[in-house]
Amino acid sequence: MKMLYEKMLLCRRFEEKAAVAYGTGKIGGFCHLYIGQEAVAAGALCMLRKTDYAIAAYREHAHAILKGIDPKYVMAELYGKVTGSSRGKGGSMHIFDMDCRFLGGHGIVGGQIPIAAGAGFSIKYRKTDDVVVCFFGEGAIHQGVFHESMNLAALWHLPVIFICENNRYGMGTSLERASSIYDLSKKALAYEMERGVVDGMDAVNVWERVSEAVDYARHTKKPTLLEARTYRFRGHSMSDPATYRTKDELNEMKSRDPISLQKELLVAQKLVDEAWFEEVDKKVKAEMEVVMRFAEESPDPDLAELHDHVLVEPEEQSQREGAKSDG
Ligand SMILES: Cc1ncc(C[n+]2csc(CCOP(=O)(O)OP(=O)(O)O)c2C)c(N)n1
Repeated sequence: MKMLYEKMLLCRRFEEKAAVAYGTGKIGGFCHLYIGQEAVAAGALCMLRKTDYAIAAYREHAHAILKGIDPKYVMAELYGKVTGSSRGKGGSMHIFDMDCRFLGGHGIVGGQIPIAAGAGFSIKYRKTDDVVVCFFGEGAIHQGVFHESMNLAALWHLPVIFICENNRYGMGTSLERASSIYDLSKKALAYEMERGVVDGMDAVNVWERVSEAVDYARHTKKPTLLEARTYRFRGHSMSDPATYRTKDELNEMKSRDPISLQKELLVAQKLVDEAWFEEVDKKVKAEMEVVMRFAEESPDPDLAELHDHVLVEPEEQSQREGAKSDG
């Protein structure tokens, strides 16, 4: 429980720093902040093994960090530096790290969902008991690939946990204007798949329900669709003033800030005292100083490598496969 608080705080401070760096022109391109939704990634990723896979959309800084990529490599990627997790070529929307089994960072809405099904197929084919956790927004649920992937995952028994992060808006379009149903987990019924709804502002609730789905996937190889009801406190991207929603709505949701809720829980259960929160605050601040210094001081990629690392080179692929069969 303490760990969930620390992880969420790290992601929040990371993105606050990213927002400032974006405002001063140090980060370019698109940048979508996850502030307000941290309980979903923290609750869903903390029980995974290193060998499990995670994949997400373009609002993925927290997912990448919580799947194990060092925050300094994520920030360097946002800065477009060669030390970034995608060597500065991906930017905010395309964080990737095969060693951490974080499969991206996808800008095409819903594009990651069939890839997650494919990763699930590969796990089954290789006869391991790893799982895939796939995150997407409620906007992606109306894409054809969502339904194609649900069908194959249920039909072929693929160990994938599909997590729909319903933050109520796809850019400026509310769920009510885009969906004929409110309970999105019901989409699983069409495929006779396990399903559930979780409070996406409550990291413990997410952790409990996702843990069940992960165990179920490991033991039966079957998928689950979970809907996490959450909210983003900032606009869709850095250029969105979010005028399509009221201040009252925003304030109401901010009163359920996942980090404050976790703090209240820790205090109510007398698990920590005020000194502990101060300690964590200091620790996260110190880590962020290291992260920002690393991103600022890292070099830009050399123009000569513009065409490198875009596709996996055949030698690199065979080296990976050799390393796997060696051990
Ligand atoms: C296939 C496709 N269609 C449209 C877009 C433009 N677009 C980018 S983000 C977005 C909204 C998606 O909302 P949601 O899936 O709910 O995710 P959220 O931004 O709320 O995290 C749209 C329509 C896109 N990137 N890809």
